[in-house]
Amino acid sequence: MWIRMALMALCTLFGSGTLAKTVEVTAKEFAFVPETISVQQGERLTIVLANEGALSHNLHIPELDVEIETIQTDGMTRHSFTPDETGTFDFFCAVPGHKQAGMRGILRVE
Ligand SMILES: [Cu+2]
Repeated sequence: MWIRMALMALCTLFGSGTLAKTVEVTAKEFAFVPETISVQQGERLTIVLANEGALSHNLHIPELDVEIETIQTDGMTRHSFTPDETGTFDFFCAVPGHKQAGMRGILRVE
């Protein structure tokens, strides 16, 4: 848990004062929470991905060339990127079968 707190502190530290947003996304069988993420065009988005499931999970957004690494149970990782085009982009877990089982969501860039 201290890792989680340290990560959140880092996010606060580096995210303040700029156009930036941090969203914590939980992965489990078989869903992401939240399943919809909204961000402004040009806003730096940090996704903190936490695995609260029993299986390994990841998060990919192919249209934006985002591939967040696969993490194990109780693991956490973070990934920052800046969407430079508006639209709605599908994200999903790329572990075979997981997208089909419900691990999918939408990133809305406004
Ligand atoms: Cu998965």
